[in-house]
Amino acid sequence: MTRLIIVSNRVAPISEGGPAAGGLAVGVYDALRETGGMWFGWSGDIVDDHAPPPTMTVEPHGPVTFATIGLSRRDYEQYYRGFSNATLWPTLHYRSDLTEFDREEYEGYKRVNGWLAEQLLPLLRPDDVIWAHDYHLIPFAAALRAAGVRNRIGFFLHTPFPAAQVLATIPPHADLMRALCSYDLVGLQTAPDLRAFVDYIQHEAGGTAQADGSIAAYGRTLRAQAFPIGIHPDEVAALAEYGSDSDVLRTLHRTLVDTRLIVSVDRLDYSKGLVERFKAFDVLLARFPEERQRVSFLQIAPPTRADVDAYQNIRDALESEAGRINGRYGEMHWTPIRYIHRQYERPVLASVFRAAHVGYVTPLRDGMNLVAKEYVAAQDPADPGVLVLSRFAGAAQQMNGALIVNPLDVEGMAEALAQALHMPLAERQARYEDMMAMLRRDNVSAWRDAFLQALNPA
Ligand code: ADQ
Repeated sequence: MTRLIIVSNRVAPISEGGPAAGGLAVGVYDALRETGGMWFGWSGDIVDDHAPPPTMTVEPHGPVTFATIGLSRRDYEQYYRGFSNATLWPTLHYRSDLTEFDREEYEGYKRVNGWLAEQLLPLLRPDDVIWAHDYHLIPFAAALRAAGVRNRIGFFLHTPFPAAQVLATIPPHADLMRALCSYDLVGLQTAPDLRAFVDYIQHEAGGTAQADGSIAAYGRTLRAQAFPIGIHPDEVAALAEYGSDSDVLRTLHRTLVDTRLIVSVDRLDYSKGLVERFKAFDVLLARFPEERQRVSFLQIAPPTRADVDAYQNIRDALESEAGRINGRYGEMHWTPIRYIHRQYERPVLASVFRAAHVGYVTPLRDGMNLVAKEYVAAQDPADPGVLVLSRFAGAAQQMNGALIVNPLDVEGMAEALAQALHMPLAERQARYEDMMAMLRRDNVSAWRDAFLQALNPA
């Protein structure tokens, strides 16, 4: 029997009800608990540079064995905070203006990938199938191959794959892409991401691509294909119903008498379009004064990567925008924007989605965006809410029942919010049913099975 080995930068801390915030952790955990296997990666611990080197912890939890290891301070700074989050993340999200590049950090990124591969080696069996996740691990397969590993190794990119000219702004882009092509299978979220990948291969790397997904580049052959990540929609629906019977939700409902709720949930990240979204809510209140005091916007945004400057800047910008809007329109009994930094348990979050008349998901760029899918799955079929969705989220490729917006068009977003708040029941139901059928078909198990089938055909 082949065993599945998942490798990701961070192995999610497992609490009851699944891992904490973060789309990769949620998706991967849902995929792995059904097949069983091993999940290998960083524990989240940072070890002092002068302390003895970190050692691995291997712990079974039901069907999943967690193999985790700490990082030294220098490795964390160069590989994680530096090249992964200050170079790759902004570039992959088309934010070359925020991209920093430091050659030593890139060397550290490659060094840590090599070191992680070395740590995994003694745990590997010859027929294991290895599935690495996300941009932190682009050189991981090349490092395993250099150590003589012959197993099938696949890679899934959770973020967008940018246009070739954008990727080329990273000085070592060719080195990175050569390393990426050491994988046997490269999975991307959507057809536009796949097109961008193929365009790079053909026009920057001098490689070739066939219609069936086979790629020849850098002296190797591999496959590339789009696999849109999904969720377990019926489980989210059950969580939403269960969570609705909680004190948090009862209290929330008490604050919403005669008020309709618009909800947004994101990691606090500049790719998520929060400032533009706040501005569009301002335009809604300015242009449709009859909505004042009848609508409340709840933004839940747990901070991440606080040690990267761009994240502190977005946090400051949002605090001032929320304060400005609340100061301008608020009344003693009504706060237009409720802006919260907390993490919530999955049932609470799902029941908040269910309580909301509008799911407001407007990233400037997003690989997929699971919140859009969770929002729809959590709705009450008898009285579903409406999803307002950015065309630049991967989810927009699949979710035809959403009101699709351009997140830079604040007037257009305000109009979509007004339309969503007043949409008749029959139209809401038709849109909901259309999206639920897709969510059930293209669920997270289908995503995993399609990827593994392409990586290791039976
Ligand atoms: P993320 O950028 O983290 O994921 P997303 O797909 O929306 O974005 O996933 C966030 C997940 O964290 C959701 O499951 C959500 O419910 C949860 N979450 C968010 N805020 C929370 C809070 N306050 N409390 C508890 N849970 C919270 C990356 C890519 C995405 C891609 C996913 C999966 O950036 O584009 O969809 O991986 O591939």
